[in-house]
Amino acid sequence: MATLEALPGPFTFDPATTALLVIDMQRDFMEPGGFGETLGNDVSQLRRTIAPTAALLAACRAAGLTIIHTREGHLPDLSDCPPAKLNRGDPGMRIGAPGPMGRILIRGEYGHDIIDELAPAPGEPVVDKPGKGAFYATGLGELLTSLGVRSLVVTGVTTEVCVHTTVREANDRGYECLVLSDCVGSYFPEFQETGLKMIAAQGGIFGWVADSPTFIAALQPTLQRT
Ligand code: TIU
Repeated sequence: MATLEALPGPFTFDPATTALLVIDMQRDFMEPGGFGETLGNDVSQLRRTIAPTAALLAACRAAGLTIIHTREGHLPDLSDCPPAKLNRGDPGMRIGAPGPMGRILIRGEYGHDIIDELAPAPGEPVVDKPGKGAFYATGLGELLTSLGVRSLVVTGVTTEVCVHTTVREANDRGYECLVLSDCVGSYFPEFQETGLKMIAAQGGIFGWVADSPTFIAALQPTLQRT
């Protein structure tokens, strides 16, 4: 077992039953011309998450931690995209419309894939999801059960949308969730701050919050034993 200082208090985890969940680090959210920008966002706000997440991935790979990536996106025929999600904003820039990185938020397009800096390593599962939460309409729950995972270390974008939705889903399913503050990002600085506070408030109403160097330091004894 390993323990680290977090908010609202110490987070204890067994690396053997813990998975790193990297949420939606896709070009569509991280780079100009993708879904995030079509929604009117300044995508540069998310760039600061890349270097710490790359370091985190390296440490987790060295420790032998289970690593799972997710991608938000839809089938080319949009049959998995409800009208409530599709019919928003300018029709020329909606999900499925052509953009500089391919059709916006469509599986198989260049923009839908994970950024080069954080590319999944061979063997690391990539869960494709049609919603904001990673458990909705995916095999993630079954995958975690089959791997014996009990705790999740969660990173990715965006803090108040897909990270929050997934952490809330995971909390309701009985997982203990640690969110790493420097490895999650929002287009809105105020949502980043408040989103993190919301997780750890009320005694950790749906999780714990720490930064990635603190988590990596807690993994080090594991690394030395192996
Ligand atoms: N718009 C926004 O902040 N986020 C999303 O639409 N998806 C994810 O957070 N991945």
